[in-house]
Amino acid sequence: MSITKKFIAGLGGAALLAGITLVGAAPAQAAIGDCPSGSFCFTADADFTGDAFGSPNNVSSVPADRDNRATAVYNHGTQCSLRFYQLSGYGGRSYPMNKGDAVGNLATKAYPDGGTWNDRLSGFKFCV
Ligand SMILES: [Ca+2]
Repeated sequence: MSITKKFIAGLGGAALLAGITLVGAAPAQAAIGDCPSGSFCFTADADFTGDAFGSPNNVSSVPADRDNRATAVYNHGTQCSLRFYQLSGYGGRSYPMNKGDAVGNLATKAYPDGGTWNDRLSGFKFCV
């Protein structure tokens, strides 16, 4: 299984970091680089490190072990902007991202009701 497929499958930081070690690239850059064209990807830690998840499709509810953990996000979609959502089922507040946008640390993005967007992502949808 390729590194890219592992990222899509959301197998997480251990697999991702193992792949990075094999190719000898810098972890932060390799992690964001492993987000396939057409996908939205996020990691649990800043600067695209830690447990990862990504999909080229809308995801109403991310896997339970990735829920409310996203800290770095990347819309590597090729067609559309995207929103990620505070609640599963595309509910609650949403954060818009243009095609190609990346945020290395959501703790730098203010949440409308106070605090930040860090560790709030539960789903995402393209072309909204
Ligand atoms: Ca996090």
